[in-house]
Amino acid sequence: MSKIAIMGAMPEEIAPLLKKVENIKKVEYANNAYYQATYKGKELVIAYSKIGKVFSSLTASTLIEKFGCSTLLFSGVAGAINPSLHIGDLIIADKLCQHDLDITIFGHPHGFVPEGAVFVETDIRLREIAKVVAEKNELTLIEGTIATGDQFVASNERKEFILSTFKADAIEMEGASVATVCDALNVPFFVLRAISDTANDDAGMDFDEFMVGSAIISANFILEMVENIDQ
Ligand code: 4EZ
Repeated sequence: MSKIAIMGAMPEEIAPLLKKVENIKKVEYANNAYYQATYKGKELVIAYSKIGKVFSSLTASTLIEKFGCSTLLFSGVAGAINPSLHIGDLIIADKLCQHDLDITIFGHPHGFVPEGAVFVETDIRLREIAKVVAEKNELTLIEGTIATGDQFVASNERKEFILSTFKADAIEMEGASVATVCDALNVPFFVLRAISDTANDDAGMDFDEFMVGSAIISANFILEMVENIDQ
């Protein structure tokens, strides 16, 4: 049976998963803990990568190449850009980009490097499963663009740049790098985030107050999706 990877960036993003799964076996590799586990008959490997694009790329690659995962789900929190997203709301990415990737001085668009692409799309079947879970639980699920960068965004000016440049709905620090790894290795992937803040001047305080609650909302949703994924 193939394994499903579930990753987050911070311990708080995977703790709610580890509370609910069974037969946990912890394995350490490359300065990172990986938790092999089962949930309702499905085989999982769960890990938090640490924050940012570099650590998340390493963890995604390891989940695929070392642990043999053939589907990857990301669960966590994000800052909202789309004003219709409020704290605790869920967003799934249909595509992701790197808002801090910039070789525009050479005439390239923001987020682009030669032989890459500005946007990487997520797996459509996994998105469909998410929509079924949302409907069943009468939850609103926004589907949109997630912009990733190695910055915790807490300014209206940076938000406005990311909105006008990429039409992004939410921002975080790992999604697009994980997407790039999975796309290159042909592994279907999916990104779900619950809003912890609105990336404005108050983002730091809001994040501290709401991240644990929003991380739980995202993790519970992901586990319900796992039940509906054919392995
Ligand atoms: C990164 N994650 C935040 C990590 C913050 C503090 C010790 C999500 C996130 C985010 N990323 C929530 N709100 C954000 C924001 N406003 N900008 C960037 O994935 C670590």
